This record gives sequence, C-alpha cells and structure tokens, in this order.
Amino acid sequence: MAVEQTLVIVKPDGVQRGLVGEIVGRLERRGLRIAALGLRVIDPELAGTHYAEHRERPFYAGLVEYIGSGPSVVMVLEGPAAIEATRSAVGATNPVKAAPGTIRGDLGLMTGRNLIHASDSLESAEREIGLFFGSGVALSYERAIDPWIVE
Ligand code: D4T
Repeated sequence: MAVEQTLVIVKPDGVQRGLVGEIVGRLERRGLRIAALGLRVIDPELAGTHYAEHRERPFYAGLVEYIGSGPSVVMVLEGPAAIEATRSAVGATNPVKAAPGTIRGDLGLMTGRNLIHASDSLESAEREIGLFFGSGVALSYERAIDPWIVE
C-alpha cells in the first residue's frame, strides 16, 4: 500500500466549536502522521483557487465566505492510502447523510457547516498541498509506534 500525503482543513466552524482536538485526534488515532500543520485565515483568493471547480455553483459565494469566516487549521497527513483513509473517516459531504462514526456523521448537521475538508484524489492532494504549503514544508519522519500501525 502506497504511503500518501493528503491535505486536511478543519474549517472555521470546527475551530470555533472547539473541535480541533477531537477531529485531529480521530485522524491521529487512525494512525495517520501529521506532516505539516498551521492555523490560518483562508483569504478569498486562496479559497477561490482551492474551490475553483465549484465557481459556477449556486453555493460558491457562501462557501468562500464560510471558509474565510475565521481561522482554519490546515494540515498535511501522511500514511498508507492516506487519501482514502481520511475521506472515509470524514464521511459524506452532507453530514445528515454521513455514516455514524464518521467525523461529519458524528459532529455535523449541514453541508454548509461540514467541519472538515480532505483531498479526494492523488492529483487534488498534490495540488492542494502545493497551494497551502508550497513544496518542501511537509515532513516525512518515523515514529517509534509506526511498526505497530504499518506492517
Ligand atoms: P470538501 O471539498 O469541503 O472536502 O467537501 P467534499 O469534497 O465532501 O464535497 P464537494 O467537493 O462536493 O463540495 C465542496 C464544499 O462545498 C460545499 N457544498 C457542497 C455546499 O455548500 N453545498 C452543496 O450543495 C455542495 C455539493 C461543501 C463542501
């Protein structure tokens, strides 16, 4: 199984609700390793580039406003199949439809307040990591516990 990096954002509602520890903790407990992490306000230009595929959608303006409405925690997580593992831990876009046990399914109710973003493919992950961190910022390293998580 290939080791991958994925971009994860705890959106402003997650920060305001005091759920950063809960959300990051779930992903850490899954076994994923933090490769980069920072707190930032995502400005409209960055939000526009990140969500460019949704520019023509009716929810776009609200999405850009929401994602920039306060600080977000932006991070790179690393591990075997990290992209799919993170997406499955996050759950469906609409929290009401997200399975119980997922982050959105346990902690959210509305698509426009769905707490977390995670890259959906290798191409998106590379693009988004470059966008938020540039190259060479994410750290690959070994933890003493890794042999108990990765065979
Ligand atoms: P992100 O990109 O935030 O991880 O969400 P998803 O990958 O799960 O979902 P997405 O790209 O389809 O949507 C991006 C973002 O737009 C918001 N949204 C989406 C919304 O406000 N109304 C909608 O109808 C949809 C489809 C929520 C997530």
